[in-house]
Amino acid sequence: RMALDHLKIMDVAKGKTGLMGKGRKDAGDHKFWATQPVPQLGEEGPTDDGYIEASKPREEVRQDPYPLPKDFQWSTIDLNDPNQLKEVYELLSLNYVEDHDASFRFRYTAEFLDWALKPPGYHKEWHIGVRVASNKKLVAFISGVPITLRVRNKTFGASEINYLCVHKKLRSKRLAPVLIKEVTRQCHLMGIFQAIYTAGVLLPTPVSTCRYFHRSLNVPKLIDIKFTYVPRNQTLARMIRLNKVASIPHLAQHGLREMEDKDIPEVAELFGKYMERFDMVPLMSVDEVRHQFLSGIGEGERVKGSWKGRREKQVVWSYVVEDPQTHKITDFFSFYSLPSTIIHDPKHNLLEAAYLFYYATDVGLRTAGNLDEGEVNLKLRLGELIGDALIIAAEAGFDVFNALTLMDNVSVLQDLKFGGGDGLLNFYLYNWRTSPLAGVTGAGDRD
Ligand code: MYA
Repeated sequence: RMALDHLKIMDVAKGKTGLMGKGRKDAGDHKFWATQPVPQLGEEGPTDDGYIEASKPREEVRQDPYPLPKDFQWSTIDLNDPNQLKEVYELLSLNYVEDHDASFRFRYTAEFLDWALKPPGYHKEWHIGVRVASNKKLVAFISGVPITLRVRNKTFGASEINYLCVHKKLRSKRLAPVLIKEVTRQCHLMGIFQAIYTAGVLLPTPVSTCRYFHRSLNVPKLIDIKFTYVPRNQTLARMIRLNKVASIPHLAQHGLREMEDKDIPEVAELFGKYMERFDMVPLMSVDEVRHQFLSGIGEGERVKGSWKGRREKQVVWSYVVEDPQTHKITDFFSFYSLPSTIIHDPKHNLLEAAYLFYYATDVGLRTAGNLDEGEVNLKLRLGELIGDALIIAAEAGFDVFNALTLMDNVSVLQDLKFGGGDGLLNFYLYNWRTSPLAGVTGAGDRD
């Protein structure tokens, strides 16, 4: 079981990557990855968890940047400078991850990047750009943010690597390995020797693989843009009817409201307890919890206690259930906004997608694996919570709601009318050995 919600690291728009087709290489064919401290494809699983390569003292870490091809130069990106943030946004919005037939491309907003790349304790040295020396144009990027990870029973500091991007005109020139080595060096300089990252592509060697599921909210638009289609034995009208969600969240009368700053200590505790169920999880301090759920909520006040509406530039939506009698926070859930550019469409240019983020509940909290009473109650409660997330997202104008087969998602996806996509997301650990974690990749497969 795994709970590291990929965070903002969803790499497969619409989920089509051709993972097992083109692009798949045989073990031994990875000239770069074969040199790195990662388990190699086909290697036997470890008997014990731990590092692959020992940590080094700072003075033994390479002190100067890796050489770049001539005409290019390194550039530490200052994301607090709106112009530099915009440069990263523009690089990614034209060159970042696309689905297999180039119909959709992730369009992380500047606000999203600002939120994802500046958690408490971030290092600006881990926001690494490559510029053309002559005109200073930003043409490549890679980033890391600090994270505390627990994998099974071991906890360690790591970096979460994301937003690796090379301009389309500079592809296949082996720039990516240089970026990866440079971010690794910058992590080593800060005393960090482990990392986590996700990718749609298959590399040596996933610790887990999850499948994307999609819940249609705006059926006519999703059909227009060919995100989904009307099956032969269906009609558009019936599809619209089937996917209609209620207009008011079920828990609205039972203490559901937007998360507020005063909730953070209780949310942090609930989150920590809930995550004990899983084998790979981020551990978050109270400040990190505040950052993940309450920064990036955009501008402008909303009516207090209301679940409706959308702030300007809102990235993350976070809700709690406060028990009306005891005033304790019993549950929370969150999702974030990650639009994609619709590449060739005469009518629509943006797919508004919401992605399920973290949640927790104290209902049926237990680690037992069987569907015993606690698990049944838990499943019912998660159905209510995630069901309400769908209603809120629909009301806020999202076209589709996406979720991965991690945490306890699989137990509710089918009942909530999510459909399995063809996209997979591989999770990787750098310089850490552990046997594979049960990802749930089969459509409709139960864990
Ligand atoms: S995943 C998102 C990646 N970004 C995109 O898909 C955006 C669109 N694509 C591009 O911008 C380029 O195609 C990229 C590759 C930049 C992806 N992760 O320069 P090349 C290997 C790792 O000639 P290009 C994310 O952001 C490839 O197997 N390696 O290729 C997480 C080959 O090596 P080998 C990848 O196409 C990133 C080599 O690169 C990936 O011009 C985590 C070819 O280089 C990939 N997604 O550029 C990074 N794609 O020959 C690892 C290709 O061995 C972090 N490659 O097969 C590791 C931990 C570091 C920190 C450690 C701290 C201690």
